[in-house]
Amino acid sequence: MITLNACMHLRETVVMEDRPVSEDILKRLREAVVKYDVELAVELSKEVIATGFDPLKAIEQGLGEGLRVVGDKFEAGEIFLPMLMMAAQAVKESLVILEPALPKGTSRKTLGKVVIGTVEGDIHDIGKSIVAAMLTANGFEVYDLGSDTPTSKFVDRAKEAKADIIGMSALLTTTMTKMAEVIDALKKAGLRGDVKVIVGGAPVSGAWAEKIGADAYAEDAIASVDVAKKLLGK
Ligand code: B1M
Repeated sequence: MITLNACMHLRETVVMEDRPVSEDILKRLREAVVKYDVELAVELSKEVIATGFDPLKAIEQGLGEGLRVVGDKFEAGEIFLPMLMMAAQAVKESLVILEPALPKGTSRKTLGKVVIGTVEGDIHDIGKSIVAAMLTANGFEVYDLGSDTPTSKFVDRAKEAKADIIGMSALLTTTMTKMAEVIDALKKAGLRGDVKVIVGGAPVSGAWAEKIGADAYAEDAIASVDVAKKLLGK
């Protein structure tokens, strides 16, 4: 009897014989984002699922890379904000399809509670949402506060949820300082001893994490799972 899994394998192999599916699909995903083609990005994301291709790779090396190209063009003044927004929309709609297929951890027990959000003044939420999805998929209980999160909301939610970790994301150099503000507010609320702080986002670094007194910096969504586990001794 051929199982569904076997069928998927068979299909992937056949497709791979026709053309190198991995490189091809990543390239096509990148191009769809670079051309702000929402419909094509969604179609290709469905293809990723149908061929059993790694969804995380599709997100990071396909969609994410495309966004980086778009960001560089924006910075160079080659494209304008509406195009940047369309490219982001292509990624967001694709994530709806790809995120549920992210690999799940084996543990059914909650590894810890994480309150996560993008800091105040910053509306970038794509990277933060991928980190939240990876943490959830790997056994953490995640409270996602969204983007443009006021400092007081991080503190209040951490208190209510008895969070083990606060995760903060920032994509703008001008909003990174809000991370330090949240850490100060946690200290003032007497919570700093109970909660670990992880920071991340394109302009953030290990040196920045150290400077503001965070417990850790995570470079990407996969690293955030390892870092969170390590901080909680799991
Ligand atoms: Co904006 N934007 N944007 N933007 N945008 C950047 C960040 C920019 C670098 C573009 C550029 O000029 N090259 C630039 C910032 C410059 C700077 O500060 N140095 C910029 C700017 C200037 C702006 C506006 C000010 C533009 C304007 O209005 N004139 C404006 C800001 C508004 C605001 O926030 N107040 C703005 C708006 C937007 C859009 C709305 C159009 C859209 C966001 C849509 C959305 O998120 N819902 C957008 C986008 C899409 C980008 C770029 C192109 C892509 C960001 C992204 O989603 N990357 C970006 C250029 C770039 O990054 N190269 C840019 C993909 C994502 C998967 O990666 O977010 O890095 P990333 O997340 C990674 C890691 O960083 C890490 O893991 C993720 C997955 O691997 N990570 C964490 C992230 N958070 C983490 C948390 C962790 C751990 C790891 O622990 C808690």
